[in-house]
Amino acid sequence: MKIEIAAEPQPISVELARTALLIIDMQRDFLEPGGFGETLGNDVTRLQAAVKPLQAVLAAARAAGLLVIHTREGHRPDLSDAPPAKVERGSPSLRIGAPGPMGRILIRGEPGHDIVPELYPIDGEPVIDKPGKGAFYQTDLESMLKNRAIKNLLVAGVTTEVCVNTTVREANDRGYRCIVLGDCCASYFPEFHEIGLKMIKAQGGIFGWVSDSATVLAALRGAR
Ligand code: TIU
Repeated sequence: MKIEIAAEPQPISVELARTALLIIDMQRDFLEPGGFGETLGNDVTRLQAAVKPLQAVLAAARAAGLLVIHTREGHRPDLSDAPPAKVERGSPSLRIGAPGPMGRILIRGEPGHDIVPELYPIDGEPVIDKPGKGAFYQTDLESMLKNRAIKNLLVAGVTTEVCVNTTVREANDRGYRCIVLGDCCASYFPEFHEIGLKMIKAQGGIFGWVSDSATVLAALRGAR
């Protein structure tokens, strides 16, 4: 079944069976105090804005039988997959791998690395562990999408200008249509959130489309 989603720069029609919801890095390390995001000097409460709208979209996507894929940014406990340029940069309060209140910062298997309880994956929803900003880099996301003949991605998560934008650009180069749900994304910098969405939809949708949770919920409701 096809649904039409109102979006900028123009509406887009997608086949539901060829569409997945891709949720980027909704991890405690980015959204909760004491994690990676806070060690970088950020106000992590800003990211909370995306949780409720995304919860509603996640429930509707599950009800509609859409493939839901979650990603998590993080590294192996021995840091062998963490580029020194990433680990050593800046002057964070705690570096990647250092022990923090939610376990070692940005390390797989630690409490802080896991997805926030409100958006926790259920059985059957793949979780992609990625070492970089983009969800395609050094992961099996592309083969997963190909095996399910997915062509369109509803993209949500954090942060808008970092991992969401990087993933959308990677997806765009690989031929996927990305529809970014603006209110289901968030940034530590409100101005980067706004501009990050504008960069996607400018120039006739140079990287993709931008829509929002209410629009997608209405479109999915119409499909039932
Ligand atoms: N710092 C920041 O804005 N983001 C990241 O480091 N990773 C993601 O966006 N997931």
